[in-house]
Amino acid sequence: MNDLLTLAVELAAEGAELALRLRRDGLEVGTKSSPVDVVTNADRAVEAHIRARLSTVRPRDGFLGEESDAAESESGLTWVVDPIDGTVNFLYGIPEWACSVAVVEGVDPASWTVHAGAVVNAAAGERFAAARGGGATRNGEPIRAGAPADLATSLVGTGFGYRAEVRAEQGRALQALLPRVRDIRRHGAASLDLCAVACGRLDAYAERGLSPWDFAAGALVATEAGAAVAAGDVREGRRLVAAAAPTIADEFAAAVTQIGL
Ligand code: LIP
Repeated sequence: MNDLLTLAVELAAEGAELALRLRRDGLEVGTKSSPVDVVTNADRAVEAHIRARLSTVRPRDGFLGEESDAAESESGLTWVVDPIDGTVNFLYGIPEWACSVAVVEGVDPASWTVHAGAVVNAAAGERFAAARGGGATRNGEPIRAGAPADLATSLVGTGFGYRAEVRAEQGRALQALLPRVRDIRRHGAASLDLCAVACGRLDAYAERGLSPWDFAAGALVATEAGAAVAAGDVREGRRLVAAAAPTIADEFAAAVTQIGL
């Protein structure tokens, strides 16, 4: 387990540093599902680097990444990689993006076992990491989720999709949530939002429509930091991922259901 964690941290750190270097050289920018769903040469280069490293050190493992075709596992383990989570932040130079690397057993994000995960924000100099049953760390130091008194005094994170009609629906849900919490933060990278819950910078986070690579590593970090994490609710093909400090987990889950997020 420790070897898998060590490798996940190495790969995420290498990927984040490569992204930073490529950004300094000037980016080539394209789009995917909509004019605002961007992808850069750095996204593709980082994923290719991590994939090449894994083909050498873990040749029988599977691969599931945002920018390349999936590969089935022969070993039972699969590496789930978002080369640059928070791509819009990366493009705009906002230091809230990360390379996210997780290794999982199983194929369904609702029920797979995440054995290790790393989320590295090179621009901010922060490395979040966790091994199943081994706790969670930020730059090697243990982290724990917070203990807010109630939802009304909790800081809650969320995010929005790339399609305008989806964002309109998410905006309506947010309108219902906003009066019930301390405040809302929309940082722009799910992996870091989950790590924020893990270290008490957010009291809760929920977003519908994430891809497995957005949350695989961050969900383990949050879980190992003592947060309540759920990713099993799928509606019209869009999965809800939620994490909350244990003191407000039930209240937050009820509110998320009531607002129809
Ligand atoms: C991002 C997610 C974020 C979401 C953004 C985007 P990407 O992933 O991490 O939570 O709100 O719309 O999907 O596209 O930067 O890898």
